[in-house]
Order: sequence, then C-alpha cells, then structure tokens
Amino acid sequence: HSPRYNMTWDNYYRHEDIVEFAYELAATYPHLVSVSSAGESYEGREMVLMKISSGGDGTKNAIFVDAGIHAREWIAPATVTYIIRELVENYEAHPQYIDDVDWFFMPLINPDGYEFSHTNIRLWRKNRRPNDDVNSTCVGTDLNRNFGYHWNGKYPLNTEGGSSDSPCNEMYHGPEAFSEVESKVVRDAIWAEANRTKSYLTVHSYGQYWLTPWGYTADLPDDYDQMYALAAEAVAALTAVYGTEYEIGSGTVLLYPNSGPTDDWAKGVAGIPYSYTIELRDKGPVYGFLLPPSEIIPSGIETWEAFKVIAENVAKM
Ligand code: ING
Ligand code: ZN
Repeated sequence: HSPRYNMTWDNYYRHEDIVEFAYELAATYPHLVSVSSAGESYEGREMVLMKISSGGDGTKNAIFVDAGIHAREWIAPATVTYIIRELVENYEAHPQYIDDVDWFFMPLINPDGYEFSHTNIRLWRKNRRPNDDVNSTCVGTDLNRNFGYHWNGKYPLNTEGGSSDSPCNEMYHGPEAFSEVESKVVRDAIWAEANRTKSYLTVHSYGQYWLTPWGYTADLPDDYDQMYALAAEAVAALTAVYGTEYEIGSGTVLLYPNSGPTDDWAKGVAGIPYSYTIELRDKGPVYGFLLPPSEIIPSGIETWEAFKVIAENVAKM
C-alpha cells in the first residue's frame, strides 16, 4: 500500500507531520527504511533518526544528513524530507542510490525551536532551553555554536569568533560545549556510524552556499582541494536543473567566522572527510528565511541532484 502521511511538499509542515512521515515511510518500506528515536529535545519532542539501507553487513560507506538545527530555516527540513521521499518511493527507478551506500537522516534536529517559530516568533533561531543557569532571562543556545571542536574559539585572536558569550545573543554558544541535549543527541548519532561515514551534510538556509570547514579559523583544511572538487561536482548537477547558482568555499572565508558548528566537529573530531554546510535557497533579501512554499519542490528536485553526486562518489571512496 502507499504510505499515509500528510506531507505533500506544497507547504511547510509541523514537527508531528515530519515524525509521522518518517514512521509511515518505514511501515510501507520496511526493507529500505528503519526509524528510531535518537533522543528527545529539551521540551520532550522526539528527534527522529531514519536509516535508509537495502541491507548488507553494515560496512557500506555512509552519508549522514541533518536539517533544521536553526528553527526558522523551514526550507531545510522540507527539502531533506523531499529527498528522503525521492530516494525511497522511487527506489526502483534508481536503486543504486540506496544499494551502494547507507544513509542516515535526522530531518529536524531543533524541534522545540522549529515549533516555536511556527507558533510564536517566526524568525527564532536557537533552541528553547531557558538560560537561567547563567542568570539570564533570555532563552536558547545556538546549537550550531555548541559543538565541541574549538568551541568558543576566538578568531580573529581575542575577538568574538562568530559565537557569542551573551545568552541573549542569536549566536550564544551555551555554557559549555555540548551543554544542550539536542547537540548531544546529534553528536552521538553521528559518532555511532562515523567510522564508515564519508560525507556529513548539514542543511541550512539561506544564501545558496556549499560551505566547507573550518568555521573557527580562516585556515583551510589540508584536503580542501578534494573537498572543493566534490562540492563543485555536486553544485554543477544542482545548477544544471534550473540555473540556481551556489558559491563554494569555507564558511569563514565566504561568510564569517563561526566557532562550534556541527561540520567542524564532524570533520575535526569524528573524522568524516566530506563534511559540508549547505545553505539552500534563496539569496535574499526579499524572502530569505521566508521562502514561499512554492519553492519547496524545486529546491527538493535540484538539491536531490547534488545529493546523487555525493552518493556516487561516497560509494567509490
Ligand atoms: N548559517 C550558518 C551559521 O551557523 C555558517 C552557517 C557556517 C556560517 C560556517 C559561517 C560559517 O551561521 C546559517 N544560515 O545559519
Ligand atoms: Zn542556519
């Protein structure tokens, strides 16, 4: 039978719809999809982990994808669930994208912030744990400044390195690395498969960038040329669909310094070579985070082309 879920990708959906999508897809395609709860957010919402695999002994090269670390970036979970749907429901048309690699997806890793951006403040970014532990009435840590590789690093020297000491700031790094339960849950899920994971993709919006580490320094990774080459191949496939252009480069060089992001930890600590931050549509300034839902399916279609290139290359690594 076909899966029974609400999502149709012509609108943005809520946390519970995304959870339902995950479990319904697993119920319909148990030979391809398994779902588990990787943990719970501060407010008790399930953080879904989907494994997409056609079998084997658990030694295939793997790709780990997450989305929705920043609450307001609604196109990210929408695009990633679109790609999951394409991989699974159209498996027969392109079985190699599941047969040749294993995929791990966490489509919404900041569910409390995401729900708050639907119900209260549309442009909320952080998680929703109150900062009363540091005597602040402000709420939330930027989960993408909370990971433990050069956490709270100061670059340029002795300046704020793209993360903030202030609990009221949008880029507050938290009281210590991995202080937030959502960060710990994601860290542990990545770590569990890190030895065979060749690519980590963390999906954000907006700006149309395909970013490499490092965030904590303007120095480039030793293997930057290889990272750039794979990104260029993926972006070329994306651009070929509708002409959507992406810039490729290190986050610090192209945008701004950023200490404690997930991709720095995934590469620097977990040792996943092809770790990227993807900034989806659009380029602003009119829509930005408020991307019209009519762009979800085009974003899904073009980004799927890039993911195919990642999978083809990961299979051969
Ligand atoms: N941008 C990211 C941020 O966390 C980023 C991505 C990564 C910026 C690396 C700079 C360097 O600020 C968004 N849109 O959240
Ligand atoms: Zn973001």
